[in-house]
Amino acid sequence: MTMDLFDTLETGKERLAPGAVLLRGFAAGQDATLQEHISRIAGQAPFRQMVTPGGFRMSVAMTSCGDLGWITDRRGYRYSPMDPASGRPWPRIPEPWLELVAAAAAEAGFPGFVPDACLINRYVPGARMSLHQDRDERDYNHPIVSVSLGVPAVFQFGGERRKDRPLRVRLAHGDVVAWGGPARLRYHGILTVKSAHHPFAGSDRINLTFRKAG
Ligand code: MD3
Ligand code: FE
Repeated sequence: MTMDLFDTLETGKERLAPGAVLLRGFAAGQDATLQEHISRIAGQAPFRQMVTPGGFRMSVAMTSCGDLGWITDRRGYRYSPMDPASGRPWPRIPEPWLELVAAAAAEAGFPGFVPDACLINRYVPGARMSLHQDRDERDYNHPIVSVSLGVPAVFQFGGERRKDRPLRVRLAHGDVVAWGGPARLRYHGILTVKSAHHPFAGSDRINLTFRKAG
């Protein structure tokens, strides 16, 4: 048996591409801590639909926790230490989330990952995220770790150029993916989320992305 097949069968670890490792269901069993902290963070820094520099309102609602939060407005995309909606610092990244993410990153081959930003995306049915690169972080040598929660979505995983034809990967509740090395600057997006129900968040899909931004 090949090591890749062994990993897939025994640990749910699947290499999507060089640098991109899918850990199916890695966050399953953490629903309580994830729900509790998401609702507390959203109480302090509410989800909002931000405007892109081009003037379009995003269909995805976002908030952040950590030393830095990702924001966009007419002036551009950037990380900020303050929530512009309140003028106050973002809530902290919950300790159990840091442990979960460090364990996932290590399992995926990125030991010692310590994020300073967690972007929380909320998709209602009909919301989508078009193909883009994540380029607002200071150092692309750090991976990004994503946690998918609630209703499933189809993830598009493209190449280093926008025109490269994307693969499609279904991301379901509890799936964790680490994106580093040669995968770090690949284009990616989320197709329109369909109406469905999941006990975690009703008809919503929630995605957490952990980054070392500063
Ligand atoms: C591949 N979020 O917030 S997570 C984003 O599901 C974002 O909400 C999507 O893209 C979501 O920027 C996708 C998966 C992901 C995140 C970052 C990546 C894939 C990535 C960075 C580089 C390559
Ligand atoms: Fe992204």
